[in-house]
Amino acid sequence: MQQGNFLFGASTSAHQVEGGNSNNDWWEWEKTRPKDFQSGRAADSWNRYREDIALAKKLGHTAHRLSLEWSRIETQEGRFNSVAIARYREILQELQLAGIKTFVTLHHFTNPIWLARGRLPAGRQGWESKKTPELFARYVKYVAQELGDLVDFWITINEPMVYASQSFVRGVWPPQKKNIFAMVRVIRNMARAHRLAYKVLHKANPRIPIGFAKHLIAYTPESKTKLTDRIGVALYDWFFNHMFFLLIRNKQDFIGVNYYFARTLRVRMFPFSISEVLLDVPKTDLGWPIYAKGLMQTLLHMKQYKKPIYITENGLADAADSKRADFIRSHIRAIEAAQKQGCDVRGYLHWSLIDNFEWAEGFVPRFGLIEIDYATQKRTIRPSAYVYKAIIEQSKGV
Ligand code: IFM
Repeated sequence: MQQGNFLFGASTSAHQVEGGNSNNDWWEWEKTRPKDFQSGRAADSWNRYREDIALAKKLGHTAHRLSLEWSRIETQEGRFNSVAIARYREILQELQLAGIKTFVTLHHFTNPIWLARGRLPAGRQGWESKKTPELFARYVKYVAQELGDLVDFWITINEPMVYASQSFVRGVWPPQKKNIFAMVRVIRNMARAHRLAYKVLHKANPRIPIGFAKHLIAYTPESKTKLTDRIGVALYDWFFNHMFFLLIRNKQDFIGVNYYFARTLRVRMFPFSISEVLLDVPKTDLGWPIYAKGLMQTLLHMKQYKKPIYITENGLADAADSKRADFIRSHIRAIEAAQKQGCDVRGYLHWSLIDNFEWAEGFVPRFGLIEIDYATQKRTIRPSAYVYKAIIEQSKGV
């Protein structure tokens, strides 16, 4: 790594690891699904956070990303819960004591029930309502006052384009809509929410850098010489990877990159179709192609925004832990290659520290550096986590 102070660590999100988040829209929706697809106690990190942080420290991590659960903090509209805030203070203090820098996400897919179900102006609910950005900014203001002294980096919203497409176009996440106009409303409102939060957070403490976490896909054409394939790639890349950056009008102090895979596109004109061609490379347990070069490609594309970059997520479902070590090595090499071409990458956070509730896929996919036995909540460090530890030590010259 080029910088001696490059940050290394891992990420989690509240609903995926805390357990017992019964006041949000996901919990409501999960109740309609089979047991394996209900978050329930998850990894019980709400109670076992000390153990998790001690493990992160043992593994040499110098940074950690977690999210705050809005529905725990603002239990009903305008009613803030000091007990939940006190617990988040304890968690952040524990990280600080361990010498671990904190990346704190304010929205990671879940919404308080009052927001998701309530009738906001124009009869719209949740992120479809024009009122939601202001409600979000009010929650952010409260959190900044209560927790700001323990935060090193703010992340306003996790993967807005993923949330908008899964929940409002593909209809596979709550509220399960399939309506392109709803998606447009959600994206617009999330961009405004980010801009408002940026203002609020900067006012509270101008020294804490603020960004959002962008899921980036490395789009590639099936044939580099086919103009139609290349036009398809340019359009997808603009819409999915870049549009949100334009909507937030560069109100960001760093870029948070979540990178998982590449997508190879084939475009046919008569009749018109765009399809995905599966790359002939190893796949994760979820069938996602492992393609480290794509990380370098996306990082180079981010250079145009002229901000420091942190990899806020990168990882794979790999229950056997047979691919994770190579995955980490190759993706870190891709970061080094991007740095050599002038990319200002300053940190890498692996997804995830521990196994977690993988949304609509439930508990089967195993993303953790640390394995969770959900019956006993026992934590077991996977061998790849030690490989990652050695990389961290090497980069520090330990
Ligand atoms: O688990 C998710 C996370 O919540 C958001 N980014 C992708 C991860 C793996 O699917």
